[in-house]
Amino acid sequence: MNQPATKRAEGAGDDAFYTIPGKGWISDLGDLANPAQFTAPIDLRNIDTQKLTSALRTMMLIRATEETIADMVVAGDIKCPAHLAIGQEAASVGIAAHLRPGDRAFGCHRSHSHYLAVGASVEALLAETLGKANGCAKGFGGSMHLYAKDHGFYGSVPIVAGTIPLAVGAAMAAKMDGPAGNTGMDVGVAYFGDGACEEGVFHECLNMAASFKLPMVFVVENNLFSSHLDIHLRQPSDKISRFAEAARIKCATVDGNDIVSVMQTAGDLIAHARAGHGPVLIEAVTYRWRGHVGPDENIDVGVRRSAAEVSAWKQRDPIGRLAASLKDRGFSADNFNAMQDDVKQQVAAAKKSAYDAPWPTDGMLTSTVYATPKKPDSKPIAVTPTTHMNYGQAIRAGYEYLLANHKDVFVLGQGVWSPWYVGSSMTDLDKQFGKNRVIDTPVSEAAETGAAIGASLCGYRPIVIHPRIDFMILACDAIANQASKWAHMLGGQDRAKVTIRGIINRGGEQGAQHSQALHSWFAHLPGLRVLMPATAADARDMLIAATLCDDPVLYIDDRWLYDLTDDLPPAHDVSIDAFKPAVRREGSDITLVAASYSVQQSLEAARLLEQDGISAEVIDLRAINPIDHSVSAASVAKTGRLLAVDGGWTNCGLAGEIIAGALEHVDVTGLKCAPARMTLTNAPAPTSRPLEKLYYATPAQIADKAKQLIKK
Ligand SMILES: Cc1ncc(C[n+]2csc(CCOP(=O)(O)OP(=O)(O)O)c2C)c(N)n1
Ligand SMILES: [Mg+2]
Repeated sequence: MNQPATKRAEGAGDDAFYTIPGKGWISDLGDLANPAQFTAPIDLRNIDTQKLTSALRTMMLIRATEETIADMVVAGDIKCPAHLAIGQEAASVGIAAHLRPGDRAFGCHRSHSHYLAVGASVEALLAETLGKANGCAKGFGGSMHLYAKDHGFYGSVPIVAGTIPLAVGAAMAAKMDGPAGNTGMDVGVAYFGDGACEEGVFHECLNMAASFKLPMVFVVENNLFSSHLDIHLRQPSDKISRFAEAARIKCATVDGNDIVSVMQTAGDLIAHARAGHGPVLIEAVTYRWRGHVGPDENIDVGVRRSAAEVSAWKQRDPIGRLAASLKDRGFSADNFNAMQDDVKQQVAAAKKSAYDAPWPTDGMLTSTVYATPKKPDSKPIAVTPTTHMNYGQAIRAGYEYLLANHKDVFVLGQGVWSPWYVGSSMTDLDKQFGKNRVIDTPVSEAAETGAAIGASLCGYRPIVIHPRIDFMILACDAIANQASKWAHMLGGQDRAKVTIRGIINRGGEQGAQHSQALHSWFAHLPGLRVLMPATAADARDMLIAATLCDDPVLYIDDRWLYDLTDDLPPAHDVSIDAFKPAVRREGSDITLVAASYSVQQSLEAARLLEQDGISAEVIDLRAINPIDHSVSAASVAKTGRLLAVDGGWTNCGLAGEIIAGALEHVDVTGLKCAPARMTLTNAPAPTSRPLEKLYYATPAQIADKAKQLIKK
C-alpha cells in the first residue's frame, strides 16, 4: 500500500503546536494569573480572629515541615521523590477549615499540605519520608503515599488523577450512608492539580459525580504548571473551572493564596454538596515556589524557569498576606515570631523522633499483601433452595444471595439493568433490590472501577462489572495501580475490599476487541486475587467469597460457560481460601491443568482420550493469583506428563506459569516427556467465520496434543 506523501507545511515553527505565551495567548484567569496582582493584605471580612490565627499557624506548620523535608533531601536522608507545596498552603488549609471527621479526602503526589491541614501528625509524615516503621504508611509509602484515615485523609498517590475516582466512590458511599442528622452528608474530597485535568478519568469523574448528584468536592490547585510545562503550553485556556461548567457542576475560581477567599468559597460550596445539591469544584489559583520535585527553586525537571516570575509570586505569599492583615486585629510582629518559634520547635521535635524511629522489620515486606482469610461468621438465610441452574443463573444467584444477606454489598457497571448485556447473570436484580444498589453507570470504566474502590474504603463491598474484559482495560490504573497496591503501600492499614468482575465474551465473529481473555495480565499483580470459576457451583460461590474477602478480587467468568448446568445446594457465606485447586477427573497417564472454560474443554478432551484407552487427570486451578501449584505438581509426579491448557496467548501466559510452577515442585527426572502447552493462536481474534473456527483450540485438538506427548 502506498503511503500518502507527508504534507508538512513549509516553515511551520515551534508554535505550530503550542500557543507560546505572548503570541496570541489570552489568559482566562486574568489578574489571578498575574503575580503583580493580589499582593496587598487580604480582606478578612467577618471571619473570626481565632479561626484565622489557627489557619495561620497551620500554614506555618506546613511550610516549616516542608522546609525541613527540603533540608532532609539535601542532606541525602530522604531518597523518595518529595514534591513540595511551599507557596500553596492556603488552598489546603482553607478547604480543611470546612471538613469534618466523617469526610473522606484523597490526595495526590503533592499532598504534605493536604495531610497536615486536616491535623495529621508531623512526626508520622517525617518518619514516612524516611521509610520508618512508625511513618503514616508504616514506611511503605514515602512522601507520595500519605495516610491518616482517623483525620479523614484516606490516602494520596502519585498517579496523576489516580485518586479522583476513589474520592467519587467515597462520595457515593457518603450518599448511601445518608445525611448525619440535620447537618447534611459527609463529602468526598479530591485534591489534584491543573495537570490532572488533562487526564481522561477526571472528566469521567465530573460527569459521573454530576449525573449521580454526589456530595463530592473537587479541589484543583491550579499552580499553572504540570512538571516543567506551563499551562499555556498544555491547554487552550488556563481556567480549569470551565470543565466543571461543562459538566453542570457548581464551581468557583478563587485567589488560592488568599486564605479568606478560599475559606469563604469552600464554606459555601461544601455546604451545597452536603445539602445534596450535587458536586462542586473549587479552583484555587496558586503557584509553587520550589521546582516540581525536590528542594530547588529554579529548576523544574531540568528546565530552568524564570527567577523573576518566582520572586514575583513570592509577593503573593499566603502566609505573609494573612499575617499582615491580622495586624489590624492586634496580631503583632511579636505574636507572629512567637508562633513561628513554636512551630519550628514542634517540627524539630518531630524530626528528631522520625530519625530515632525504627525501620520496618523484614517480615513486613510481604505480610501486608493479602489479608488473612476470615472464616464466615454469620449464617444468613439462603435465597434459593437446591436448584438446577446454569452457570449464568448461578452468578445471578450469587448476587441475589449477597444483596439479600449483606447490606454493605452493592453492584455497579454498564448494562446491569439490561436484560441481555451481561447474559442471564443479572436479570432483574435492579427490580428486586432497587436501582440504588444495582447501579447502571455511564460509559466510564476508569471512574466506575475507581469509585468502587473508593466506596470499599468507606465500609461497602462493591462489585463492579465489566461486560467485556476488553473494556476493563480502560480501568487498568484503578485495578493495577490502586486496588492491588492499596493495602501494601499504606502499610496494611486499609484494604480495597472490592470485587471486579471481568467477563470473557468470545466467538460470534466479534473480533479483536470483543473477544480477549486477559487473565494472565492481571494474575501478574501481587495484591490482586484472580478467580476463574469453571463450574456453575464455583460461579456462584466464588462470587460470594470474592465479595466477602477483604482483598481486591478480580472475578473472571466466561460467556461460553453460561449454559453449563448443575444442582446447587442453598448458598452460604464462603471464605476465599475454600477454592483450592480441584481434581475434576482422576487419571494416570497424563495431567491436564487449566482454568475456567479450558477446564471444560480439558474434561471433554479427557473423555475423547478415554475412547483411545488413555487416562487423563484434569486439574481445575480455580484461583490463578495467588496460584497454588501443589495439586498440579502432585498429579504430574503421579502421571509423569503435563499438558497446560489455556484460552490465553502463549507468551508470558498462564500456560507457561502452570508448567514452571508444577516443575519447580516435582522431581523432573521422573517425567516421561517434556511438558507442553495448548494455547490460543498467536494472533488477535478474527471475525471471519472460517478463520474464527481455526483460531480457538477444540477438545479434539487438546486430545491430539496429549496423544503426541504420550507417544514420546
Ligand atoms: C498518570 C501519570 N502521568 C504522568 C505522571 C508524571 N507526573 C508526576 S506529577 C506530574 C505533574 C502533575 O501536574 P499537576 O497535576 O498540575 O500537579 P502539580 O505537580 O502542579 O502539583 C506529572 C506529569 C504521573 N505521575 N502519573
Ligand atoms: Mg500544577
